[in-house]
Amino acid sequence: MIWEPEYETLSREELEQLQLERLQSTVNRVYMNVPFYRRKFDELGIDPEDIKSLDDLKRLPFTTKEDMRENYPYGMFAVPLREIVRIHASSGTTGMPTVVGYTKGDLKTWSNLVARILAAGGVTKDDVIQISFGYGLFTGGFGIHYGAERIGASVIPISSGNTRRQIKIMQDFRTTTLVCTPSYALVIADTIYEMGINVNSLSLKYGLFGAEPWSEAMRQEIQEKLKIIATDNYGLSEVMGPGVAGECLKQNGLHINEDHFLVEVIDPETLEPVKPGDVGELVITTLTKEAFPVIRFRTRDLTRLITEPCECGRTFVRMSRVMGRTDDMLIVKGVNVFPSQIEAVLFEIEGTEPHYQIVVERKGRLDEITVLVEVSEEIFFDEMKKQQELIDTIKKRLSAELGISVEVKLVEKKTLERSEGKAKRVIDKRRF
Ligand code: DLL
Repeated sequence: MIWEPEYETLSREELEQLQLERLQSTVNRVYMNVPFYRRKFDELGIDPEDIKSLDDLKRLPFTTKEDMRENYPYGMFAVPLREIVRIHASSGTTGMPTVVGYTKGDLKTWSNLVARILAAGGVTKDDVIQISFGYGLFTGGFGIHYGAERIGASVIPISSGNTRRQIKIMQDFRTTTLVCTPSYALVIADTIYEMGINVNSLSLKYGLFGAEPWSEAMRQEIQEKLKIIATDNYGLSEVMGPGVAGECLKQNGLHINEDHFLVEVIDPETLEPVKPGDVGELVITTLTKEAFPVIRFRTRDLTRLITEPCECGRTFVRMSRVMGRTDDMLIVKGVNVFPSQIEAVLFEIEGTEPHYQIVVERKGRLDEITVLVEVSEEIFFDEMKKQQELIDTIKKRLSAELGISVEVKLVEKKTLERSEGKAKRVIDKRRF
């Protein structure tokens, strides 16, 4: 079902007209109300009146996470605090968190946009939706929550963690839709099997997963284990939270809510747009945010845009699944390595479990990368020769994919830390 067909199926021409009007009003608003933007525009000699076409977007300055940190906590807000009714913050794994605010109007927009994503992933008012994202400063729990209520689904705000209880509730409350990170979905799936529960006895139909990168192979695994249709959805706190983009049941890229977000894909080095359809860094300008508008926010997320029409009827452009973050990219022995490449290889090799960790160390003057891979019990306790064969296969396949040699260590099932939220895949022990 299309939640807002009047917007989601707009013709390109109508959409661009709407985007331009909204862009002009956003640019005016930030210039008037956010000293940070006024200073930046003045430095570049930009007058809000100069924005006469969507093409003029590229004259505007980029905004980065560092800019937001420097304006901690409320410096980037475009309305006084008394207009703010909700505050969230990003995880802040690398220093100061970024703080984002929402007006009443923003919350209304947000729930509508999340409703679009949920509807695209199959959810209707007849569904029982278990929200296993953390509730709190993280935007995942509350963000999905209000969108699901907006649709009229029956919402179970269970939050993340306590996996066995999640499963008990799933059985008893007849959950039809699971919402969490893909890595937590796998933990839940494995626990269902460990508890000896027949997955066919559950009522699950759909899973909407996001908040971290995952591969197509991981989707297949989740779908098979949970007997559901799994879709990907994308968002980030600096821009809103979940609700920025999501897949429809065609499972072929994530429709971006383009009437609210203007996107560009740039080369992170030159900052110039990439060729249409090429991979680059996603840059987002919000078009309707009141409390926390952002101009050309550099997401650090790598993706490409898909402009071919989608069979579902939505006309919004799609983004491919996020391939990784520019700041997750490891440079090992001078070669660029993305965790997603390693994940894709592991998923293809028989005997490995979908749990892995990448450790990077500097030995002497050389970087060394070790991939810890969980393997099934049979293999872990199998003869040395068989284990060595598996290690050799993984090494060979990884080296071919990455173009550098890697070390591989097999570890027993359940050795690597399980995540109830975003999985930590890389441990970089190098000191720069
Ligand atoms: O993760 C918002 C969200 C919540 C999205 C629930 C979807 C579902 P942050 O904590 O600010 O916000 O983290 C944002 O997570 O820049 C990406 O690097 C990554 N990310 C989010 N969704 C996806 C996805 C939320 N579907 C950062 N695939 C983003 C890959 C994703 N990465």
